[in-house]
Amino acid sequence: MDALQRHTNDQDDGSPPISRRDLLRRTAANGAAVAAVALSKTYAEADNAELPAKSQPVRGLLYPQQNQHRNLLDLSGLWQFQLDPNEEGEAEEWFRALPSPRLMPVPCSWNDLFDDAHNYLGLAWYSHEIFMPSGWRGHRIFLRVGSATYLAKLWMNGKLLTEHSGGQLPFVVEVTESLLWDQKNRITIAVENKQLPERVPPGAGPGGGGVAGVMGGFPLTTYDFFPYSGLHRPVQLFSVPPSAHIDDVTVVTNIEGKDGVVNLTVAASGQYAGRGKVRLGDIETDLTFGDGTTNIDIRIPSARLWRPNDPHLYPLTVMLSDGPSITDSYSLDIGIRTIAVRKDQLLLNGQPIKLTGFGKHEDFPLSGRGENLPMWIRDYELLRWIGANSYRTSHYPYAEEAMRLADRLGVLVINEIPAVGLNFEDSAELTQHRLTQCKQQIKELITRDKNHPSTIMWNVANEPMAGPPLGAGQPAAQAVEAGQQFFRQVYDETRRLDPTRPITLVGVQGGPPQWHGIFDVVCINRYYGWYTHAGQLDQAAKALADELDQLHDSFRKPIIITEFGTDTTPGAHNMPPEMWTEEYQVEFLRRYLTVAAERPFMAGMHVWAFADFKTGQATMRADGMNLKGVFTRDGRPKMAAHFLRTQWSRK
Ligand code: GCB
Repeated sequence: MDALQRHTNDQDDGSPPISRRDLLRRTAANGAAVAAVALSKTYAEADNAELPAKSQPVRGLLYPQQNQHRNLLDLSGLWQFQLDPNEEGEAEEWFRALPSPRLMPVPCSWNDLFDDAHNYLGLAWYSHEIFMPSGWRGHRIFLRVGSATYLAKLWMNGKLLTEHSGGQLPFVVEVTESLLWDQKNRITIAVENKQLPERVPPGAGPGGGGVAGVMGGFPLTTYDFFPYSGLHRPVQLFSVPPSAHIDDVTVVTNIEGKDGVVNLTVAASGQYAGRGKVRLGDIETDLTFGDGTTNIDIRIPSARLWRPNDPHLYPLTVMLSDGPSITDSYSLDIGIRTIAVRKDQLLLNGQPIKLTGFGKHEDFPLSGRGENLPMWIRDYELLRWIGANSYRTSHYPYAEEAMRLADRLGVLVINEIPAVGLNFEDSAELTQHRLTQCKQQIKELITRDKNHPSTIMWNVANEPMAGPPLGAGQPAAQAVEAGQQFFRQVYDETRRLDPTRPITLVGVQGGPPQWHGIFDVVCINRYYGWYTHAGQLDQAAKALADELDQLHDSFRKPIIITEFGTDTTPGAHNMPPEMWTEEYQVEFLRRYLTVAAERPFMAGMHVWAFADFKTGQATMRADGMNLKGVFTRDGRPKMAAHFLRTQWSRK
C-alpha cells in the first residue's frame, strides 16, 4: 500500500506536482474578487440555512403509466418562470401568481436560454396552470417531479405541499385534496441551486466544502461540469385507484440451470390484505397480500437471459383483484440476468464481462441538463456504432428514459449518486450532513432504478479526497480515517437496500487506496499522460501499468478504469503527437487499452469522456468546455472515435 502511495506521489517526469487547489489559487487571479464574493455570500447563507439533514421518506417511485386503472398527464411544455435573486417570492406569495414571468420550457435548464440566467444559481420560480377534468374524480392523484436541481418547494393552488432536496432524483406528492375540479389549478415549484458546503455535491466555501473551484472556474463549483439548474425532467400528474393501489414492485432475478427465477415483491398501499395476480410472459399466478405486501418466486423454464447482444425483456404485469375484477395494475419489462463478482472477475450471467465505454454527462446546447430524447437516441446510436457496451452515469443519476432505453438496447450502466467533490479534510459536521444525504440519495436511486437489468453496479462517490489529488501530497491520515468510516456506512446501507449488485467507489489519482478495500470492484480515474507525465506517453503507460499491478496485488478484485482521457481540440493535428491534438488523444487511449489488455484482471475501460461537455469558465477549460470527448458536444467523431471503433466493434 505504501509503495502504491509512494508511486502515485512521485513525479518522475521532473515537472512540479500539480495540485488542483494550487491551480485555483494561481489561475483564479482574474476571478479572485468574484470568487471571494461568491464564497462569502454562499457560506453566510449556508450558516443561516436550515440544513437539509432530515431524512426524507421514500415511497415507491414507480415510473408513472396509463392503463385501465391509472391516468397520466405529462406536464412538459412551456411554464412561467421568474428569477428571485432577492428571495422575496415567498413573502410576496408568488405561489399564487408570478409578478412578471417569462416563458421557460420544462424539462430544460434555465441557464442557456437567457443571459441573466446563465450563471444564476439562486432561487427561481416555475408556475403552470392545468385544467383538471372531473373524469379523474374519485381517484387519488399524485404529482411527480422527475428532477429539480437542487432544492425544490412545491405548492398546489397556493398551498405548500412538499419540499425535496437533491438535484437528480424524482419526488412524488399526493395532490388529491388540493385540486379544484373542472377548473384551472396552479402548480408552483420554487427551485434553488446554491452551491452550499453541506450539500451533496458540496459547494465550495471557506472552512470546508470540497476543493474550492476544482478547475478555478466560474461559476465556482467543486466539480468539473456546468452547474445547470432547473426542472430537468418531466413533471407528471398521475392517478391511482381510490381503494388500494400498487405502490412499489421489486424484481430480483436468478439463474438456476437453464431456468430463470424471478423473485417478485409487491407493495400495495394501506396494509392491503387482499388478492392479486401476476403475469410474467405467458405465466400467470395468484398473489395473496398481507400487511400491504407479497413475495413470490416465479420460475421461467429455459429462460432467455438479458445481455448486451440479446437484451431480451419479459413483460411483467402485477394486478390487485377483488373477486373476478382487477382493481389496479402496473406493468414493466424485466430482464433476467445476474451480475456478480468472483475473485478478480466481473460476471454477467456467470460469464466474465469486460466493460467498454465511457463516462458521460447529460449535457447539450440550450437544453443543458434537461431531459433530451433526441440526444439520448443519438448517444445510444453512437455507443452502438463505436462498439461500447456500457457507460457510467457520471456524476449523478440520469433520466429515467435513459435507463429504460439502456434496458431495451442492452447497455450496461454503472449508476452513480451525485457524490462528487467530497473532501474528508472538511469538518466532521459537514461530513455528517453529507453522509445523511448520500444515504438518502442512494435510497432514492435504488428505489427508482432497482428493476433495470441495465444497472449492473452502484457507485457511491466520484473521486472523494483526503488531501490534494494527483500525487501533490500525501493523503491526510485523519481524513482517510473519516472517509473510511463514511464509506463503510454508505456501503452497508447500499448493501442493505440492494443485496444483489456490486457496489463501487471511483477513486482519484493519488487518493487513498484503502477506501477501495470496502467495495466490491476497484474503479479508478487516471490521467497519467495528461495531468501528470504531460506529453510523455511511454512514462505514463509505465506508471499506469505499475499502479494497476499494485492495486491488483493489494485487493485481488476486478479493476475498472472509469476515466482516462485528454482534452482534444477538434481539428488540431500534429506529428509527433502533442497534447490537445487528435493524434495525442488516439495515442493516449491506445497506450491505456494496451496496458489493460495485458492484464486479465481488468474488468473494464471507460474513456473520459463520451462527448465534449460544458463546464465553468477557467484557464484550463478552453471555451468553458471540457474537451475530453471522443465526440464533439453535438456528436461528431474525433479521430479517437474511429480508433476506438476499430478496438471495440462487435465483430
Ligand atoms: C476527473 C473528474 C471529471 C473531470 C475530469 C477532467 O477526474 O472525475 O469530472 O471532468 O477529471 O477532465 O479533469
